[in-house]
Amino acid sequence: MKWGIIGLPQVGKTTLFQILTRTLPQESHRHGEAQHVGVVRIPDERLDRLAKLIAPQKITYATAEFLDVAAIGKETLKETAYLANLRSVDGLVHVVRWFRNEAVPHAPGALDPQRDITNVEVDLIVADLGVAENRLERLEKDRKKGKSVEIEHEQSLLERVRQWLDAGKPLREANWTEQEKKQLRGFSFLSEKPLLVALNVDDEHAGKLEDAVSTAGLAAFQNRPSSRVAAIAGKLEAELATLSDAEAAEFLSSFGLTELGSTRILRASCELLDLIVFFTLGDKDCRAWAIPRGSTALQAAGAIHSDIEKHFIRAEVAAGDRFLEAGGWAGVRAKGVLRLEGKEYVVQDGDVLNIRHSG
Ligand SMILES: Nc1nc2c(ncn2[C@@H]2O[C@H](COP(=O)(O)OP(=O)(O)OP(=O)(O)O)[C@@H](O)[C@H]2O)c(=O)[nH]1
Ligand SMILES: [Mg+2]
Repeated sequence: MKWGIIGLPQVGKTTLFQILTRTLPQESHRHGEAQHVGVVRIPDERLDRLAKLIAPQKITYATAEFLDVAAIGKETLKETAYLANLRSVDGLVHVVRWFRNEAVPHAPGALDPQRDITNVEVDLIVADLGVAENRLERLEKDRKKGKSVEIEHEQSLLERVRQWLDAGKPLREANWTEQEKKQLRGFSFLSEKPLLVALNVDDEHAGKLEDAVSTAGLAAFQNRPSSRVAAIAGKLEAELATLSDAEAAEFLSSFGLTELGSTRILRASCELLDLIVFFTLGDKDCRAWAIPRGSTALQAAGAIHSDIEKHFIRAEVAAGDRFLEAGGWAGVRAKGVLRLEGKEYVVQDGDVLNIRHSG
């Protein structure tokens, strides 16, 4: 899963990137540089517990990729490279400023998270409108050369896209059928991507992050489709970069924080993309894999390796909890906890899978 960190200038985008990647400011990029990519490990207590039973040589966590891009604006949204970067991601994290800092200018003026969210949303919508209109023009030319059912289908879909955007609404809030979603995917519309708003608050609000969301007037935002808000105390949490997890937790609790900012952001991002996790538990490597909810055993095999998907025979499956209770592979086999499932089995969150394959 890949996320793009967007937002107005000087709101804490790079600070969030540092929180997630646990890098120091000087290691990550300087202000205004084009982009920076970081791979972030998704903490997983279930994997930790399961791996204890196996004592593997290595534990591999699922990861998420974050892209720290330049500040968003009407100009940047015209740059091909900038757009290509944003189009490549699965979701957008919009960092919204809600911290006071005289030394750091905030171009739009007074702090107003709702206004900033709306303005950035409008920029995304305008960029998408451009794409839809260009395509509609092309289709109209094609249609004049020779009518076809496909052209007319696409025209009518994009006409609805245009109307929706014209009304100032992001595409993620429209009710597309699965078929339509598939057709729209090729356009990589920005306003269709799931949106996680990261509200960047002052240190003094660090102990009341949940309240901050409603005080900033963003509670209603939580109920929008494919949208979510999580608060971060940017400056404070970025200072933890050099600490161990345990030290960081102690430092955080002294400010009334119960959880790392990165944990909150990662959890929200997994929820937004509706990902579940399954585990493979080998002596060499115990590993967590994130896949879309509803994936089959065959698709899970494909996530591991295309060869395993190709030569899939059966999946041995045990719910993670049952695996823990049974105390490991020998236990699940002896107690009959391990089930044999076929290609069509829908993988459940927390499943332990052992995929049998030929070749
Ligand atoms: N007081 C306070 N300052 C913050 C907070 N988050 C970021 N800052 C400061 O705001 C400035 C900008 O932060 P960055 O993370 O570089 O912001 P950015 O959005 O990446 O900025 P550009 O890439 O230049 O658009 C830095 O001086 C940060 O220290 C915060 O939560 N509280
Ligand atoms: Mg930056």
